[in-house]
Amino acid sequence: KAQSPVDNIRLNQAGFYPAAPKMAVVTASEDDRFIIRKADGKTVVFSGTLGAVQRSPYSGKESRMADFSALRDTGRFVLEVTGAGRSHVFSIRPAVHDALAKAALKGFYYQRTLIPLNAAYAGRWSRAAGHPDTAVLVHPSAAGPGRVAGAVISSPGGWYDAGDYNKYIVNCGITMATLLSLYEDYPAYCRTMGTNIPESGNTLPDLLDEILFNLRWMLTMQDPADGGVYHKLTNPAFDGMIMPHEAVKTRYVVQKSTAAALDFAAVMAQAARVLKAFPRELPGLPDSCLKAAETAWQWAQQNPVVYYDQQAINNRFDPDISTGAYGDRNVRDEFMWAASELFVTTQKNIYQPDLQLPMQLPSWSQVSMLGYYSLLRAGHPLQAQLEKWVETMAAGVETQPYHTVMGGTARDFVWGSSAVAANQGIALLYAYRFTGKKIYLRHALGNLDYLLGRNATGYSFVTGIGGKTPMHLHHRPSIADGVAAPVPGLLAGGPNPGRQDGCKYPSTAADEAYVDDDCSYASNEIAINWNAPLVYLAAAIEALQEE
Ligand code: 9MR
Repeated sequence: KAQSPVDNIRLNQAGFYPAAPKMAVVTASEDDRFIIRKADGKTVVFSGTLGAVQRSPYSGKESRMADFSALRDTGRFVLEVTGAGRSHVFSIRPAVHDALAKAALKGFYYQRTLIPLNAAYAGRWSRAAGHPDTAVLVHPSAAGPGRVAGAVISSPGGWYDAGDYNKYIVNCGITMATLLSLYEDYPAYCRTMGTNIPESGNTLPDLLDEILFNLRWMLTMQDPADGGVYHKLTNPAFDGMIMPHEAVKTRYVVQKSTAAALDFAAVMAQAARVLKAFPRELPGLPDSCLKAAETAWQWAQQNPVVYYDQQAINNRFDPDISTGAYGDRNVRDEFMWAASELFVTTQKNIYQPDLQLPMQLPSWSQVSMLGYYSLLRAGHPLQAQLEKWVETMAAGVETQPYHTVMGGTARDFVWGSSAVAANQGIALLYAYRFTGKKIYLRHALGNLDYLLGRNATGYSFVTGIGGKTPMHLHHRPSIADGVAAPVPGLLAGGPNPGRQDGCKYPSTAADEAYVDDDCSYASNEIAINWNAPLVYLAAAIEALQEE
């Protein structure tokens, strides 16, 4: 299918701050000039010359940059190039990403298990409650001294992980850390983030109420008999494309794992420190979190190599489990992260973290950087190491056709590549904060531009934000609810040349291997560990605009 002219101009479809850089990538043109008009009239407010032709290292396609950073007028505009067409309508104004930050946080509310999503909060996407999880079976792989196989436990609450309806402790690790860190790093802005959720009337910031909804579930995943933490709470197999309340199959807690214990310990240690600021609203909770963290840590000390291996579980036990594995066979970074959080919270020397680990982009399975972020925040002198790492990440950004740190190497385009872009943005923001160098803030904003449309697909990957956004997410409620528009504020996985779902993609090039089809769980699913860094990036960038 021929691309519509609007696809030839790729830019942040939400818009730009008046004083910030503004760029669009033009992929076809008969002209060297571009103009910018007011969206609601003919007035031309800016004209400029396109940059030199550049070539995508992945698809070989040519493009040219339109830089209109000098335009500082506020309003709604379009960019036009002869032979290419006109862009999506975009805004230039202060606080241009405030709506995005709030929508992305609200995305977590839409992922809630247990409660009905009432129209007062959920609008068109209101739905019945799903998955009470008050009678969950202990899978034989999870049996222990305190709980026999088949025992019934209650483990309610928390968010659905992604487009599926299961709850996974490991993936809650990085997700919760990212949201808790946002609050630790930018508390004043976070207090302004109202998301219209059932708890909005209480005295806690909505961000913390949302975090608590999942934190309280996580606490139920610890076996009080030994401090170990179940790896996940799941159906044996993925559900069909049905609404949450229709998905009523038996659920299990499955095997304790070292990674789950350590990710849990890290989250609980960080939560203990954050929630201490609210003794009136949350009496006792920080102490419970810290105790949970320390007992999970002790379990991991005694069980340091219990990896989650679904095949091995299925060889020994019934029923077979075929849902997400989040298996990780290297937990050195999980030890380092949990130690870091426990160390920062308690100051106890027994938790001295291993600072030999290299700095690496965080993901659900690579969490040492989460420890480094907390150590940096607590004043540990790691700035030089951080800057060196971020410099490597940003090398060559000017020669990259889209001028984004994202896409600097083919390795960026993994399953959930949108989260790579967002997590690079967060790293750049820490570098900005600890060096004061504005170039890092600009690069972070460049990665947000990538997510909202300045990329080789021409999509804004956030539902409901921009002129061309995913309409056919691999997300069960969005598919089954009968509402044409998908649930808003959710971040699609993004280009993934691995294409593990076997769906038909328009391109196999690394930066283009994305398809807006609900078949595509490898490029068009959503997940809490992808939305969380989007919330962080959008909110932090908003907070920093005010400085
Ligand atoms: O995000 C996960 C990705 O890194 C893995 O390669 C992939 C396959 O194991 O699984 C992804 O996580 C999925 C999880 O297993 C189940 N819920 C949906 C998640 C997002 O696709």
